[in-house]
Amino acid sequence: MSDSMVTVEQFIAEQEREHPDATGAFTDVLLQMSLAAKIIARSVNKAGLVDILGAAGTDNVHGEEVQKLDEYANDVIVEILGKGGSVCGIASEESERLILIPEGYETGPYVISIDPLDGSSNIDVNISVGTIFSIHRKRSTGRDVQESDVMQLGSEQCAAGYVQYGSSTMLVFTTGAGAHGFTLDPSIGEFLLSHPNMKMPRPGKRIYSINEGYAPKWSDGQRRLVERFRNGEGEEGSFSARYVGSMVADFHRTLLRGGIFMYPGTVDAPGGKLRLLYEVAPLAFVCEQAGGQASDGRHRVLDIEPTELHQRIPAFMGSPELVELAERYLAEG
Ligand code: P6P
Repeated sequence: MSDSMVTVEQFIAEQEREHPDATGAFTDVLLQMSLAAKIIARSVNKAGLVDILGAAGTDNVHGEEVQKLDEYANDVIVEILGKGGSVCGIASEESERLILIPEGYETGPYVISIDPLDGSSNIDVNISVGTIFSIHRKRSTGRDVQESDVMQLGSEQCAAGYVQYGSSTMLVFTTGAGAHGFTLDPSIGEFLLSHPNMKMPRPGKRIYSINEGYAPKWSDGQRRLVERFRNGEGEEGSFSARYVGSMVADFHRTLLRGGIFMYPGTVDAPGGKLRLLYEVAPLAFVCEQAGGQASDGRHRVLDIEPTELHQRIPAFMGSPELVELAERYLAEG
């Protein structure tokens, strides 16, 4: 049977068979995430047709206006994973505190951190948005899940991935055995293996991706780095600039074409904007599994010890030689 006829269920079942001691709980979490992705995709693709657009009128924990699709995506994932019996806690961009599993529902050995609908500010203008997820195994010994169970090193992730709701809906994830992409065939409601063992091309396209509107607030090193890219000064030659403003879209393009995606800190926000636990660390896991590199400008993202649930960090992800170049420029200050 050709790869294109492999569903995500078959693929995950095959991976589970390679782990004789597997209990199936891990498989269930991945399958529940793929089900949630299909349900969210249905609404995202119809967003313009139903009264689900526009601000829900409430603000999330970061004081940002919440779009109704944000809430909807969060509720779908919490409902499916919360009752799926395989997780014992959920950290979400949409919830200040860890979401516990309701009384009466079975819990499992995993915790999941999610950005239910990243790039939500682009929903109304029909630009790609995405869901990002990160799965860890519960580490605390007590019965109750602790925040420390989600605040683990990125290198301790059991799995991580994202869904891009774009021209097609794609699910990309890794369990540490390569990064694999599945494209949703809406006619049969199945994610089909379309991008087995994804590898970032090397040297890859010379694309730099950053919001240059913040240039006046960058460090001198960051400014000089972007000038090098913009002016084609280095031995890597000339670059194209691409910036969607939706992290999953910018990351996915970088994964497939190469280049570098950057969301640096600024003088008034040294930690940048992107969240470690449910945005940068999961994508960093996928990035490294595809042969890329992911840094906060100084350290490997997967080695960064989380200190709070919604902690922000700068992000530099893409072709290793470009991420290392960025680190050298930032070190010069
Ligand atoms: P800016 C979307 O709101 C998001 O969280 C990411 O998806 C995206 O990379 C970033 O913010 C865009 O932020 O400041 O460039 O608009």
